[in-house]
Amino acid sequence: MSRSTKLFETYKLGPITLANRLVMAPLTRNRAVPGTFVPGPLAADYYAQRASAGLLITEASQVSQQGQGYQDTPGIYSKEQVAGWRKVTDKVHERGGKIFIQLWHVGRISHVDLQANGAAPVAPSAIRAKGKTFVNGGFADVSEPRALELSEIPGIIDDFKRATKNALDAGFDGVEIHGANGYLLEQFAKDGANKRTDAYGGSIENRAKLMLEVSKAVVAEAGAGRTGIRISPVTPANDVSDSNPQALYDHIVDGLSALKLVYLHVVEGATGGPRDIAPFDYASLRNRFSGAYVANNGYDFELASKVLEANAADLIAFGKPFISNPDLVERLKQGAALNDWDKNTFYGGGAKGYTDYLTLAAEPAE
Ligand code: 8OZ
Repeated sequence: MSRSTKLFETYKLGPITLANRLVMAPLTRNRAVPGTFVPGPLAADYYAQRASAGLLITEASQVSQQGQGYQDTPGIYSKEQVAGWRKVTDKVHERGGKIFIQLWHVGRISHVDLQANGAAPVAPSAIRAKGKTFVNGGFADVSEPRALELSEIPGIIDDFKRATKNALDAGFDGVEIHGANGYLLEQFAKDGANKRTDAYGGSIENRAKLMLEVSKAVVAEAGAGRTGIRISPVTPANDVSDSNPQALYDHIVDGLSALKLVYLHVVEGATGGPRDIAPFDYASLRNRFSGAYVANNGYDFELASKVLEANAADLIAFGKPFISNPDLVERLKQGAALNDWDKNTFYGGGAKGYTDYLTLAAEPAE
């Protein structure tokens, strides 16, 4: 039996047509090749197994060495990395899938051992986050950051621009800017982490500037129809907070809408946690934005179908269910049971918990 909801209808996203409204959310897996940060040998299989999603978004991928904050996350700044990602996009496309890469700069959520010459990670302000990263095989407090000089900001924008060019060279259908979860662009946007007194600090306009300038540069390279962004207005992830997130994000989304980005991907509530952590009017963002609204965080089949039918979103991103169910689309269509995920194999390791989850077709008969 096949369940029929809007979730399984096609969707025209800019120049591409998605087979359904399910998006595989970006998921950090820490399986890149140590030292070169090229996607690991199983990455192409992992993404291709999940190619029946309407759109795949890759794990966050650093735009520069400085932008890395965890052990063995992939990059998209070197030639070898581009060649590694090409294997992934080719295999996904062979299976009829569509794939965007998530472009990432962690800012202060990093460790000196991941930075060139043991340098301090960079941030809007020299305020250390309360939090840990995974480095040298274990968890460690993030390092004390240094505030970026005003003169360094064009270089950050250039890193995103170059990464976008690399992503297109690697065969991606588009890019997603990581503007969420307490990393660099959100650190600039939110006043808990940004105490600057120059053109990038203070007012909402000034704090939103870097996210919008990066977006403009990425759009100039990829085209607006191939540029999305992910935001998380009220998440406490990675120790960020803002005194007035509604006003901040209404302003940011007005700016993104003017740039005609193809989608706005919103983590509603606390990333990976409660959806109702703080009051926030997500409909205000949807109504302001000219492109597609991608809703994320804690969705299941019922909620996803309901929200799409109510036209409160265009696409729904699922995270952890896609880790353990390569054929999530088929399972939801049939109303079949879902595999549970194993948290112990989320970050790092090999095939176990990565490419060995079974599809319905491969499950042994009862
Ligand atoms: C889990 C572990 C490390 C990084 C995010 C890129 O939260 C991440 C991430 C998630 O956006």
